[in-house]
Amino acid sequence: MELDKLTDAIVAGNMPNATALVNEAVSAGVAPQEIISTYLIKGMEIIGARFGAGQAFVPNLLMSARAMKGCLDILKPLLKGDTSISYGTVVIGTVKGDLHDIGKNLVASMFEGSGFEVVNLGIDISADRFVAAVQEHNADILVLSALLTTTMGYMKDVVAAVKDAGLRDRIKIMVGGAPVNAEFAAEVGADAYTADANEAVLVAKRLLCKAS
Ligand code: B1M
Repeated sequence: MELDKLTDAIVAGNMPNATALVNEAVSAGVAPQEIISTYLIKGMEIIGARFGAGQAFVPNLLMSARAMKGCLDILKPLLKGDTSISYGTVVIGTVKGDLHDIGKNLVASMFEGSGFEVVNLGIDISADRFVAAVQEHNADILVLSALLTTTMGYMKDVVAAVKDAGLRDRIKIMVGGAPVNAEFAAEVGADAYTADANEAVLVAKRLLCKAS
């Protein structure tokens, strides 16, 4: 199979082609994780770079995002692992002002597939909503995602709100998203930064001392 065509379909925002190629790849036995990390994410990187260079525009991003989501809808159930184990409860969301959710949903799916209970709050989430969800679900881990340099700073407000609510000692806070790094995570007072969805699950287990 020429899986590079899948990357091209994501770049072109061609959902019918992209989903057909994903179905073919799955039938041919290509691992879902490989389809995502090698071919789908590459497509989003290419369209993002074109957008950054003024060679693509918001409608192109939206079409690529739609194609990517269609593919992830097919792959998400295949990421499921042993659901008889529960490692803990994760509350996850994209911070206030930020509407990007593809990467955050991928992180959420990996957590679900690895045996965590996941409360996915969605996008544009205020500090108050994060705190309320942590309380309501008695969460073990709070995961914050941001894709914009203009919204990543809000993570500090969320950490402060968790502290103000008296919850900081009983919850681990993890941050991620393209502009975020380990130094920034330390600066905002988070417990950990991870670069991608796989690493997020590994680090979460380590933080809860449940590494297998
Ligand atoms: Co936007 N956008 N966007 N966008 N967009 C970026 C982020 C950008 C880098 C593009 C560019 O200029 N090259 C740029 C940000 C520049 C900056 O801040 N430095 C940008 C911009 C400028 C904007 C707008 C301002 C554009 C405009 O309107 N003028 C606007 C902002 C809207 C808003 O949020 N308020 C905007 C809008 C959009 C769309 C709505 C059109 C669409 C989002 C659709 C959606 O998500 N439903 C969109 C898209 C698609 C992108 C790009 C092209 C792709 C993002 C993506 O889905 N990547 C992006 C360029 C790029 O990233 N190359 C871009 C694939 C995804 C799998 O990766 O989300 O990085 P990612 O997730 C990764 C990791 O980051 C990590 O795991 C995932 C992979 O395993 N991760 C975590 C994510 N969260 C984590 C949390 C963790 C751990 C890991 O916690 C522990």
